[in-house]
Amino acid sequence: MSLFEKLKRILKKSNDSAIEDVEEFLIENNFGVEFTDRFISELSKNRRADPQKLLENKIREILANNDNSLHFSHNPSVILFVGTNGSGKTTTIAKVANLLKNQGKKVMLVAGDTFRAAAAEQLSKWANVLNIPIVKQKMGSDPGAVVFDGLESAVHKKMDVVLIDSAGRVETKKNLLMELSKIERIIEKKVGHTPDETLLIIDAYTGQNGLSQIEMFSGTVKITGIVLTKLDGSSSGGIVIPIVEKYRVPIKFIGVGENINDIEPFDAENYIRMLM
Ligand SMILES: Nc1nc2c(ncn2[C@@H]2O[C@H](COP(=O)(O)OP(=O)(O)O)[C@@H](O)[C@H]2O)c(=O)[nH]1
Ligand SMILES: [Mg+2]
Repeated sequence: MSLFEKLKRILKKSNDSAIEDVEEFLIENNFGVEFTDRFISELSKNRRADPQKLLENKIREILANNDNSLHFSHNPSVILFVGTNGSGKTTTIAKVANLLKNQGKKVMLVAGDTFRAAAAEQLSKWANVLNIPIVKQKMGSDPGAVVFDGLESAVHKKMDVVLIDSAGRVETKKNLLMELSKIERIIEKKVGHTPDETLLIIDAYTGQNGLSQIEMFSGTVKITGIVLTKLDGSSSGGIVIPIVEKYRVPIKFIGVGENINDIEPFDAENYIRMLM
């Protein structure tokens, strides 16, 4: 049953407890307290309005200014991918690399997750499939050094865009954040500018935890956009609302599966359709 179907079912009860149930429902589905409060107060004032239309319009208002395009203007441009383990960083890099390659861009991958043995292999596999260059080193090497080498090679080979993978877990959260801040500094030193985009990858299933991830990462690196993955599953996707409304970070893409083409630019109307 879709989100709106559930909502309609609750609203059919048409008594005062229905309003409370809607409130609980939106909170449970991660729409956030601010949004829920506003929606509920409008709904209470306007009992004859079509609740679905009302909800759709509230969502539309919030997403109106979401800028889903990637901005890059350097030679090479750099996109850094950050996020917790398993959120979908490596898979998303492959998907974005494919999109950019299909736009005629020369794309290079850099295996900046040197913490897990499988990480560089996984990225190499994608580089092979896409037939694009990759720079990597053996597990345990300094990610800063891999990034340095990668950018050197990218400049030499006149690449258009460099996509940098990073670890989602090192020994401690503090080390992870220090590592990312070092990677950011190395990028700036090597190519003369901070990353054109730093994308935080969030698994839609993590719910409220996704918001803590925004807070944690943006305390250290400048997050310019979010990719929300695994929206092909049963996640309600309500988390989109607080991400855009409260944290004011644009959602660039959504991940809708494990394959290379399972990515879509985030679009408000498609999102509303998905909820329905
Ligand atoms: N269903 C689904 N699975 C995904 C999506 N994105 C990534 N995955 C899967 O999630 C798992 C972790 O992805 P991975 O890219 O290795 O995450 P990383 O640890 O952040 O690099 C893999 O099994 C991916 O195939 C998505 O949009 N939908
Ligand atoms: Mg990975």
